Amino acid sequence: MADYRQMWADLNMDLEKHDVLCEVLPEAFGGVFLSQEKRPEGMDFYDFVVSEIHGVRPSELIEHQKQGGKVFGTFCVYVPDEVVFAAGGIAAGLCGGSQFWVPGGEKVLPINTCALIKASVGARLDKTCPFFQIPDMYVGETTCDGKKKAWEILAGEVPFHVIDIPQMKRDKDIAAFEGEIMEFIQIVEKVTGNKVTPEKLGQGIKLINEKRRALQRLYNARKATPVPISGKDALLVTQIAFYDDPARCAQMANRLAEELEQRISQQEGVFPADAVRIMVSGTPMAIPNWKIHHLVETAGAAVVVEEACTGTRYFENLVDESGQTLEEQVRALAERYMKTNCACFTPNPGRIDDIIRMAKEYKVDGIIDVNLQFCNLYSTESYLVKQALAEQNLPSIHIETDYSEQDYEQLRTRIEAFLEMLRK
Ligand code: BJ8
Repeated sequence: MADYRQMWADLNMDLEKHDVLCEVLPEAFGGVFLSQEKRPEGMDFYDFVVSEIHGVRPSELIEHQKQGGKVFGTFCVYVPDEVVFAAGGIAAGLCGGSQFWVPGGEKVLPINTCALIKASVGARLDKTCPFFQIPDMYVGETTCDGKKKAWEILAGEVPFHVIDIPQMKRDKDIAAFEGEIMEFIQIVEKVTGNKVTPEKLGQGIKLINEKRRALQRLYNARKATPVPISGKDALLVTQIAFYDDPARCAQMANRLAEELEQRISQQEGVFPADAVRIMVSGTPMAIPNWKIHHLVETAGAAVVVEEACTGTRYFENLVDESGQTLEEQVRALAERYMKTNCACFTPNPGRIDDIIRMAKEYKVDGIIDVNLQFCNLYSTESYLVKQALAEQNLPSIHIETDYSEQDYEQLRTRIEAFLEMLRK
């Protein structure tokens, strides 16, 4: 990695503690990713991004700030990035996916809080992640109780705006979300000093839709047999998409998808054609959380799709681009975002329909429903998911885990037993 120490010092980071993270990450990444065989060449960009993970994108964000631009740190796929880019700002996803940050979060949060929240709070309070140091504003949402209360702690650190996400999907809820987006526009205009005009918002909508189309194309390639890319690599692409420049993200994902399409035409895969195909569903897997994918794929099966926010929930459904006025565009945004099926909604049959539909589209043999320990939403919903999958004769297992390595061997045994059952 190039030398970014001065930049990190300027960001008021705890350099000593951060060094510990910088030491372990390359080895962890090498063992999990670079050891894979037949990787697509297009993964070279993503390997580079990881090798410079706390350097290259943070320095771009800082450069943007030096030019007078603003950076918004976000935590959820319900935050409409389109608005931020329309105002000349940059939105960057912030979710923490490493156990390294968890103890820092546990200093201030109840132990029975999910690892994603603990890691996000810990990364900021411990000052060990440049992405958490850079933003001019954090944008949170009211999806789960753990997040809602964590925002109050983080608001003591960074200016904070909370978007109220409805808990149901009736017409009046979608209308309420429209109101939230309108308010968000005003906040973003105030922070950036730039007006969000219909023309600018139209451009923002197109920009983010292009990113979604590229990721959709990439995931489409994963429907092929043999599968042309590992689940780990595809997950990495989605994880990086959260904070990369959206235009570059689309360009790189399209480049990779093109290579995969060529592989498909030559029947080339990273796993044998008869490899067991797995869907991972459930809570998001923020970078560098690759635990379940690594366990599945080192056992010889392929993860072919993620029904998660670090998966299909991030990019399915486009925003209608035909709106001419701000009101029409905001309506289109609200309608698109309210199609996303997070377990924070009640009832939430759309998520179960998605899982069943995708199980067919991606020809999966079994589903691993993964829940971050202490996430009540997904954990409770897993009961209905399991029931619906059994009715469809789709084999599944439910896993509760966190970011630590403690349950690794136990999970390996369970996953291998599940795969063995699918192979019979
Ligand atoms: S849209 S999944 S990104 S809220 S795992 S913090 S829900 S206790 S992350 Fe999420 Fe938005 Fe929903 Fe997606 Fe709470 Fe559960 Fe933790 Fe979670």
